[in-house]
Amino acid sequence: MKIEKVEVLVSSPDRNFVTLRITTDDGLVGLGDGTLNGRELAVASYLENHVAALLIGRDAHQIEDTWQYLYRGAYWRRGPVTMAAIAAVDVALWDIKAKAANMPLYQLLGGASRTGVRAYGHASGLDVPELFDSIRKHQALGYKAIRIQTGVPGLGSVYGVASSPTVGGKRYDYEPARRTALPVEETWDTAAYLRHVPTVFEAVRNEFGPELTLLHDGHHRMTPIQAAKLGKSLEPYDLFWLEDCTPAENQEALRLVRQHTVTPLAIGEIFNTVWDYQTLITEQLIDYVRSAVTHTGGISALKKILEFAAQYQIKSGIHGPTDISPVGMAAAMHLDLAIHNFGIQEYMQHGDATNEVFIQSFSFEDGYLHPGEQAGLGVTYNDEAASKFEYQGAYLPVNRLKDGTVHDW
Ligand code: GCO
Ligand code: MG
Repeated sequence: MKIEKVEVLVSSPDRNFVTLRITTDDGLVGLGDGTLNGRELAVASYLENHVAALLIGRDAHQIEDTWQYLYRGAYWRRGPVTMAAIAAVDVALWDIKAKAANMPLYQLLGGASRTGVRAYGHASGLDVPELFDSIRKHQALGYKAIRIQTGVPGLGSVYGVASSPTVGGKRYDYEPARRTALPVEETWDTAAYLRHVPTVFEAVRNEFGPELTLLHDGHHRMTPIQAAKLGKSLEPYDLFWLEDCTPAENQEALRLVRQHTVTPLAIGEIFNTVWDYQTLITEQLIDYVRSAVTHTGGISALKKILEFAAQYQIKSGIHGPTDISPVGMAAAMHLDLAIHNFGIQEYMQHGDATNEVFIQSFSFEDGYLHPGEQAGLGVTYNDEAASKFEYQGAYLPVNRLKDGTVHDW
């Protein structure tokens, strides 16, 4: 089964997506997601100019060999652009292999280890009443696990909550890569945040009781000692996890956080290989691996990271905001269903335009996702719909402290 055609598809239904479509000489088609939010065209160019020609004529069944060929063959290893490009190829080949076997992909990954994949959604509000409203809406959709992000008094737009309406009058429906010529700038104050967040969690627990699973994302903004303080102050509210509490390029930083708090820690959405996790996993400094299939070299590589993590009782929490395309989400769901050390899956729902371009077979019922029983990933790409949505440059925001210093966003 030889690879005959490789197409890099860039479209922008609700936001920009980079999709790789591989066709074999016997007519099987596989899709892979290579979307890197705010830097999409770098991956599209990497695939188009440096990968596509290398794939033509290769045996589509040789997934591991192709992965190693692209990773080692480039000489320049790792990095988000390279690993997103490799992920797109890897997932497209898994899609093809599963279609050739006439099975849903999870069957090839070992078969189902559970009946459904527990998912969490994103609730947010500028203030507590607005947040409660958002939590109730998520509960009405079936979510049993909900991430809580809140505005901070004295600050405007912050990560997770926009200060003003965005798309169609609705606040922060999609991750905030804005279609502006320059990135939007936000203002940040960690001390104000650390004072405010525990009061919000107290209010949420009082209103919604002890059983609702709650999560929170610190989005890389704290130093280790600040993160330790937050983890400690959130202990009474029994979080499922505190995510990305520090930037974590320095893995040793998490030792300090861990010494001070029993709030579970999740990290990794900006990591791209197992080497970013080495210390974190072997020293059991985290509880959940947050990588996306799309940014970590695909199913082949993320499965290995998760198997390594499993030996240290660390579970999965695969990244799934709307900047992961439905192809990347489907790949995550097949993996979630198959692995033993599944934790939870992030699931922000895509908009109507995205769902028109990516026709999907997965379901979300009563808080649980299931990838469906179609052969392969279960996603097809609608070229006609995609042609209505041309690429538009978009940037993630830049974050500054009140005195103008650039901070982590
Ligand atoms: C999450 C992430 C996202 C990122 C986004 C950037 O936990 O879902 O933090 O919200 O900000 O993926 O493109
Ligand atoms: Mg995050």
